[in-house]
Amino acid sequence: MQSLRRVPFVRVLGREYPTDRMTNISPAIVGKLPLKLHSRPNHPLGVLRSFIESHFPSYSRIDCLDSLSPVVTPKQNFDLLSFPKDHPGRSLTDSYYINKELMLRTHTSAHEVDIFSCGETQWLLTADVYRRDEIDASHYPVFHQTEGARIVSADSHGMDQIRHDNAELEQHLRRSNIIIQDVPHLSATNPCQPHHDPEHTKLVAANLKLSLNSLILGLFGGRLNAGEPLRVRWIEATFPWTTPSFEVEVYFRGKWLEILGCGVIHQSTLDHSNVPNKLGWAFGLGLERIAMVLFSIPDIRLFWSMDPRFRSQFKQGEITTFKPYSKYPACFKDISFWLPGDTTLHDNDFCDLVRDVAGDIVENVKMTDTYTHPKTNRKSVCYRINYRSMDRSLSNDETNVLHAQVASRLRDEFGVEIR
Ligand code: FA5
Ligand code: MG
Repeated sequence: MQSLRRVPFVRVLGREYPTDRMTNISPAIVGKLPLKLHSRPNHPLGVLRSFIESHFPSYSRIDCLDSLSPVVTPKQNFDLLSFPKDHPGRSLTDSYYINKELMLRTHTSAHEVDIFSCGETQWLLTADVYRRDEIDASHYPVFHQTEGARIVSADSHGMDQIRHDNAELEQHLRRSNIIIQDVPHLSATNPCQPHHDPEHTKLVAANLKLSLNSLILGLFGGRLNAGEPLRVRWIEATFPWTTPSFEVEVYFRGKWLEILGCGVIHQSTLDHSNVPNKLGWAFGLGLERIAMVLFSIPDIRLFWSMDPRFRSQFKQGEITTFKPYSKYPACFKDISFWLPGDTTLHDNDFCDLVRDVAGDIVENVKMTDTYTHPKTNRKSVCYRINYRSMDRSLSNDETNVLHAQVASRLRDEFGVEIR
């Protein structure tokens, strides 16, 4: 954010980094980096992570490689995964940059090449990821992903291994109450990679689907009404470093929920990892979305709450239903302002500023109006900020102070004129 761009150095996880014109990381985000919710045993994210890990007992858990800091290079996050140079994910409005050379990872895939390069062939990594985003009950600029991957040798030996595992997984799933809406392993729009044998790719894609269907069954299967089948839907997708690629949705409590992306890893990514003779798959799964559904957690900010009424409800090894406690009253405040002539203010810039001032006290932010003056062509916008603490009652005075800070920082950092 602007305020940090103006200081010469920013301190992140105990290290100092020089800032430059790319710096857009905010103090609110810097404060989240040490928290590691996914490593807390009695936190719903920790409970879910352990559940996933116990489903893949023979996979390495990657959690202490030195190179796995959330501070990564754009090369790790994008280039080694073949993201095009003009991919929107690279932009300052979507990602947090410390400076032009370093950023916060936007997904756990940023470490695929590091991990394969260490010789790991089947592994799981759970970590915090960072994306600039709007503010509401299901969006937060920090969330958590579990990445999983498996590679085998791209020869008859590797394929025999896969065939054997597929037969076992198929048998397990055949006995279960699951309805899978599938798509073909390969299609004209989701093709085999040029140098791969289509039969091998199909075996690997089948192994990917079977492994994930079985995980999803483990996570959701026992939590449906008696007799109700689990419904899972596979959809064709695109990711720059996998082909074919898929997304998976689960039908739970009346809604389709997108929970993960996955695919057969590109040859170029395996070449970058010095394992050119392997073939395999990777997936990346969003923990908050799944945890919100499994534990009935209604607001994504609750994961960050220190309130013992939240924290004391969860225990390692148990997926339990969250019992909501009474909500404190909300306080809506509007702010309208004129933008200076040539400036644009991205929604994410506004949300980051509000979050920096008010932290988790902001429940959501909505743009409620825009207006262009017919004579001067000046543009005015109005946002409505909903302030509400999850942990205590806010006084009107306290909210007014926060709101005044939002106004004054908007003036200082974006040159707006408050109406
Ligand atoms: C990825 O991040 C890819 N790295 C996934 C992947 C890994 C593909 C390996 C291929 C191979 P995506 O941006 O769709 O993809 O995010 C993956 C999952 O993270 C989503 O399915 C969703 O469950 C979760 N997710 C994405 N954005 C958010 C968000 N803003 N808030 C909460 N969860 C999110
Ligand atoms: Mg997606």
